[in-house]
Amino acid sequence: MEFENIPTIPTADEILDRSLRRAAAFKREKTNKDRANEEFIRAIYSSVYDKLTDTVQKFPNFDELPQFYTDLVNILFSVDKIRHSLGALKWAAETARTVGGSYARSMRESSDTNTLRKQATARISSIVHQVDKDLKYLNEARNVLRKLPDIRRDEFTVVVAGYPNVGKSSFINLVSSASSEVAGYAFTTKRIIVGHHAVGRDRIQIVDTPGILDRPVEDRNDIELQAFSAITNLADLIMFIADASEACGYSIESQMNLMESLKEAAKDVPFEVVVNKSDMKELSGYPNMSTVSGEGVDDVVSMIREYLKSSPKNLISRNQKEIPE
Ligand SMILES: Nc1nc2c(ncn2[C@@H]2O[C@H](COP(=O)(O)OP(=O)(O)OP(=O)(O)O)[C@@H](O)[C@H]2O)c(=O)[nH]1
Ligand SMILES: [Mg+2]
Repeated sequence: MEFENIPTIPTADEILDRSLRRAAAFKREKTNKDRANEEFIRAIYSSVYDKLTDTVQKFPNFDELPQFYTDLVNILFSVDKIRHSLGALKWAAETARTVGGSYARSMRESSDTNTLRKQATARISSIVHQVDKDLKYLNEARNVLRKLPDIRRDEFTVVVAGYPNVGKSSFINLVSSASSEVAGYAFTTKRIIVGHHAVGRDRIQIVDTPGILDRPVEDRNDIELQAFSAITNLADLIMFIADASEACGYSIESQMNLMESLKEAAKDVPFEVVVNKSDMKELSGYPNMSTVSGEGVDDVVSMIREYLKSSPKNLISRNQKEIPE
């Protein structure tokens, strides 16, 4: 995924240290003092320019990003602020080059190139320091963005949703390549996790989400909002897991309220309710399963596979005959 390729973003001091070291090496190569000073400045601004423009280019183009990623970035950071900081870096790159270039040119007619060299170095340093906060913000964003799940838009995607602690991660670990943390308390899963389930040459993408409580969108925390974004943007099938035993700590009534509001929010997406922890309590009218005893799990998987069969995404992957691991 594009985010994985964003390299660590240096601070202003790191950019300047590196540029000064490179420039000093150039300067040593020249025997003529005035030429050496000019080369020194040209080396600094070129190095600053290259590093800043390279950083901007390594960021993905947010205009081309699928909605899901834009939503996620906006939950965690802000696409506008990232754009603004990238703009600031472009400004600093151009300004350092223009200012440095004009000092280098004026050295040719000057008798005191040492003073000009010092002035130019100070100006470039001040320009780079002006975007230090942008560099730091972008690096924070980069550290989080590179850990976002790699979700393929061309694969049939089942998003597993429900209240916290109902067994969503237990189900995904059982039927897919994912290994999502399972624990007997709420909000164990804190981010979107992707697993794959092979069906012959096809592959189903199964997305584990953090548990969502039945409460208004404006009261939801970042973890829940991530889940909501994944559910509404990604799913070809929503599998809502409920826990009739209420061992999860929430009443079945609250769980079914959440189920109704999710169904409403993702109107056009096929929706299935599955009741987990059947080893403790079953609920009639729904498929029941237990990820502990394994009872009913195969039937749920067969149901998911039936959806894949009638999905247009299934046909695409069949035709391509290219299912990456
Ligand atoms: N008895 C029983 N316990 C189960 C079953 N499935 C999961 N559990 C237990 O329920 C607890 C929660 O399981 P998780 O898979 O972490 O639940 P989750 O829905 O992913 O929880 P969050 O990530 O917090 O939203 C764990 O203690 C599991 O061992 C089941 O079929 N029967
Ligand atoms: Mg979980």
